[in-house]
Amino acid sequence: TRGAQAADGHSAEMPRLVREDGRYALMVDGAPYLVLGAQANNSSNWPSVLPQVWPAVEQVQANTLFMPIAWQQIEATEGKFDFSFLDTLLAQAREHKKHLVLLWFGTWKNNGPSYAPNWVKLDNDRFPRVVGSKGVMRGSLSPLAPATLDADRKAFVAFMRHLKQADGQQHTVLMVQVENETGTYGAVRDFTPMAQKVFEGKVPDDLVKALKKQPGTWKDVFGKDADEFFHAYYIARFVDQVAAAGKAEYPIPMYVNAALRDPFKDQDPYSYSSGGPTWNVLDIWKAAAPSIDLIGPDIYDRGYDFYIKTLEQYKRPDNALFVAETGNDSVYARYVFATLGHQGIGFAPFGIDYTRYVNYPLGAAKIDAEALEPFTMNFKLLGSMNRELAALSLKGKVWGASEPTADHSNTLDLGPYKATISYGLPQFGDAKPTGNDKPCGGVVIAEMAPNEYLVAGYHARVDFAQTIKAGKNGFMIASVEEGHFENGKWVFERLWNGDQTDYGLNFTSIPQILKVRFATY
Ligand code: N0T
Repeated sequence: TRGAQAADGHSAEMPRLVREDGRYALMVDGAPYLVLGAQANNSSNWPSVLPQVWPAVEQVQANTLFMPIAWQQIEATEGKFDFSFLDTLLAQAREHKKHLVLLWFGTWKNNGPSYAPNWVKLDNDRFPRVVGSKGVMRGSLSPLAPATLDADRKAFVAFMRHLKQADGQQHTVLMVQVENETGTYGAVRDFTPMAQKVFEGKVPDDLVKALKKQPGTWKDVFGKDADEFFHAYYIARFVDQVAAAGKAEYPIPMYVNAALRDPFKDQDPYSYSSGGPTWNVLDIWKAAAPSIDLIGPDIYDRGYDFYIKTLEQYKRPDNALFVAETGNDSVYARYVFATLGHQGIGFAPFGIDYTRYVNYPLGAAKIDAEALEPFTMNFKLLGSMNRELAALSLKGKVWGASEPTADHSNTLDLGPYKATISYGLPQFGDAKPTGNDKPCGGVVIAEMAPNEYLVAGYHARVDFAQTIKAGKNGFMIASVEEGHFENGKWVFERLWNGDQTDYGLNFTSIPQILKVRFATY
């Protein structure tokens, strides 16, 4: 049942993350919700820029805007807070009927404190930086400095206190990201004498217990990984203390995002953001940061295997899958389907505004309405059954596939049925799939009742087979309804039959939702 709706459509009920049998949903207005997000560029967090942000968010049909709230912006002078941008943003989000995810750019913004106020980032004595093993000082601040934790935490607490007062009734804001892509580039950990002393001590008991290890020093317990694991633990502890203090003011879901490590290889920590929540240290982060609700990957690799492997690594019984950032180039768009297939609760392309900044080669070389179209199509389709999909996903009844690049088909195991998804086929006749010109196909399937499935997608053909023999003569598709949802109710439009079903269910560039019923005879 949905909570009471406030006048602006948002609810009096607090957003929260729920877990059932190792699956997750973000509850918004009291019911499961998919975050179909759009993240603005880094420096778009100013009132003067918002007119270039909203048209892109509307264009892409996102339901949630992800926007930085920078420490330098709220506390330029120590102890004096200014939340005028946040207030402007909240008012405009409500006018646009969009939700918000706010990103706390504090001690870490892609490794460094660039978004911290000058009184922080220019005072190395009070807020010491990481020094690498060869004595070179890095941009990154040390997670072991109590003064840094104190200052960041104070600012974050002020932010959450203000948010409670400004949004505690309407809940325009769904989640808060604590820091951004933590970790350190160019050093595996801090080697200052202060940090070295801690490193030579024992691994804290709580971590030893959580990882079921024997007590000892970092080197004893973790061997060659000791440096990175140490850094990860103390960054996670720092972030956890910031988040916990913020939640004491306003207990909204909080998450962290990860700059990734090669999902297949033991990449050298000097070549990525060491200590951030990469796949190899997720257990450490989970143990050290219990106030963080989830860890989301930032996926900026177009490769199919890379993408799918990363989804697998961040979907865990103890971690809700949430693609916190992904590239805004067209080939990334289809991965929303695989994200749903991995029980994802959200997906947010990065760099969605019309400021003319593009992060190519990570994302698209140009951003305009045409470039955004692949995301728009998907968000339109998925947005029209948002609540239905999110609720079925929590029950483990959603599957999804994205177009691969080496093969031109893939399969989904629905239990009693198997769906084969093929890409690049004509709509009539049998042929060998050749893939779409650019990979753009994707399908989502959801089980509404036994033998009854929702099927939707783009640029793909879906064929079904029985996995368990049932019925005297076999099974058939009894009916294919095309329709849509209105206030949670299925509205019938027409039946698909004949050419429209003889060679599978063929999805084009039109948003279509089918309800397929199987029967035996
Ligand atoms: C992201 C974004 C923004 C190919 C990059 C990705 C955002 C941050 N960082 O535009 O800066 O705030 O979270 C780093 C990806 C590095 C991948 C390099 C391998």
